[in-house]
Amino acid sequence: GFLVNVLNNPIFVEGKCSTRFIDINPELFEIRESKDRGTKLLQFIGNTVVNENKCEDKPSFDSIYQPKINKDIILNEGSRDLFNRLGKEKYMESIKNEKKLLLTDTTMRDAHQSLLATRLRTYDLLKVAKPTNEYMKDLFSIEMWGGATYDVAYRFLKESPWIRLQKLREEIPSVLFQMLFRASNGVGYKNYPDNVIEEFIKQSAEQGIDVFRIFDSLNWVENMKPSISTALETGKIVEASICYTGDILDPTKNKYNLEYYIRMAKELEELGTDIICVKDMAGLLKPYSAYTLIKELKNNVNTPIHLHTHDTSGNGIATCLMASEAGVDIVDGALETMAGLTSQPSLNAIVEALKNTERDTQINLYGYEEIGNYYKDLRKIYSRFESDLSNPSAEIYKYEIPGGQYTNLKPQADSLGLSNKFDEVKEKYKEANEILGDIIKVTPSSKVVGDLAIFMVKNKLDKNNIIEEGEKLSFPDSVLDYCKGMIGQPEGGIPKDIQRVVLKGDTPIEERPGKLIPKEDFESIKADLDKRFKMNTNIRNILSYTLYPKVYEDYLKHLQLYNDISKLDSHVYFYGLNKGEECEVEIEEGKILTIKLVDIGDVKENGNRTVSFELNGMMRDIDIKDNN
Ligand code: 3PY
Ligand code: ZN
Repeated sequence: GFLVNVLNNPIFVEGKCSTRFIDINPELFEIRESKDRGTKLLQFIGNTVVNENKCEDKPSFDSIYQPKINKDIILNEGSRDLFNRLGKEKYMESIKNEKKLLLTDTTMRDAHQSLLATRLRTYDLLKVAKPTNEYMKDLFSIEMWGGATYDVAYRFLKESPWIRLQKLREEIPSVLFQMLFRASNGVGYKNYPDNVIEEFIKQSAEQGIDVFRIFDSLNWVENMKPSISTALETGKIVEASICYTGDILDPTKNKYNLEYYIRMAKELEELGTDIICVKDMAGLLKPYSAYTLIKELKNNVNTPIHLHTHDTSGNGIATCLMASEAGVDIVDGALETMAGLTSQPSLNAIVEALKNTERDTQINLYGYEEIGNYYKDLRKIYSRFESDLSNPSAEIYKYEIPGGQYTNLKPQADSLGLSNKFDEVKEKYKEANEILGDIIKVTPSSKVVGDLAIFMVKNKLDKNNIIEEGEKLSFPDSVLDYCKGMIGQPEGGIPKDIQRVVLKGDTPIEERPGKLIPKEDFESIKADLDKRFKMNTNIRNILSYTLYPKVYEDYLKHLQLYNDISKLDSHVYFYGLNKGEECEVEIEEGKILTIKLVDIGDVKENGNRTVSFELNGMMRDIDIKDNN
């Protein structure tokens, strides 16, 4: 019945079917009336109650603070309004001439990626979008997309990252939107064909990204070129990044020294980047090193500099202030209720620290506090994703583990039965880094090092026996890819002995992988998806499939099974309902379903439980398989 329904769908028939049709009408997967949509929601909630929350009582959550809008303090013009009014050239000029320290807020991307395993749902971001637009006009940008958000949206939240971008863009028109892009690794973990990277950037620009922060996980500039040139062609702001590792003030660490960073900055400037980002993904840039680094970069390049750091050690604010002192143009912070530890340093604290100084940000914190209160309450619903890291950790300087990975590595070790071996895993991480050639560690190269570390713990390997013992072992795929040259070339090359043992006779490449990987055939992917999922695939659907075939297919299957669950409150999405609890779901504008959980039956002989609901006051029994 699908095709008939599509053809009868008024939007389709009128020929107004834009490319956004599928994006914003996921119900295309199930056209029948709301009765069926209701059933599917009951099935989703029933399954969450039985299989996710295991029929236990869910925690109780207080209502979430709603920010007040105080019209008196709202500015007329935000950074995006200014960018649009001045045009890129004049806008960039205005940044160069700015005395104030400019700020980017990362709450919607890196902060929750680092603190809450990237789990914030679009539903919750949209609830705070209007105040965000009003109160954050004095920021340079809001980082709200890219990095792990793309993968996690499909994989764990069962929602489309493109819809997140579209909807937030509608609600937040005044402030520049920034995304993190892993150059040829796109928003994934491996190098993709050039046409995928190019199309992805074009689509992102079209759908609302204004600032592209582009980095390569090995700082291999060659691998950044296609992304940088494509992003420049879109007319948006390009922020090519230097990933920071080591310590420029430590004379014993001389691989990644001041000359190295200056050379790279000059190369990026040469490529025409609008901004240079110093991307300190692991929070390794110490305050005095930051001062020297920024000062020297300022002496050697003309391009504005944007600093990104993490507060893992507790030195984050000091690093930002020293960078400010040395003349950095923009720094990243997160709202204080989402800041600190593996997240960014507190934006509120940076603003306060600079008050009445030359670099006073002129930011009125009232609105930021209002929005911060929202996240403070919201965070409780996501508490199950909090890491157990409760204090700053200066040992990060020793291990060089990026913010997101640091909180991920422990559960990863736990799940492999290495729960009491986390200290050993960290030590092995350091050793694995040396074995692989002392490389930049950030997604995906950090995964290579992490995978090798865990592999070494499991197989009792160390740097003295890995070459000999390794002959008999097959290494993790990520390590294989790295040694083959498939994520690029690290500074100083891949050490030959480990490369030989891992590749076992396979020949490595030294060219840019994108030159060798065949182009993706978008048309045949479209034909395949259209057929198998009875959909009218658009280019963004195709890109998602290309980047994450299995994850994207599972997402489509979830849509077929449960329909669109993006309108559920997050406590219902994650925990379901308690007996007697009721929730409302607005399945489309003005159309509200009321769902009440009445009872959960015992497990029957066939392994199912009957879960009884009231849907708009009518009793409905749903059979749910108990997988426990
Ligand atoms: C990402 O690639 O997701 C990162 O945050 C890297 O720092
Ligand atoms: Zn980061």
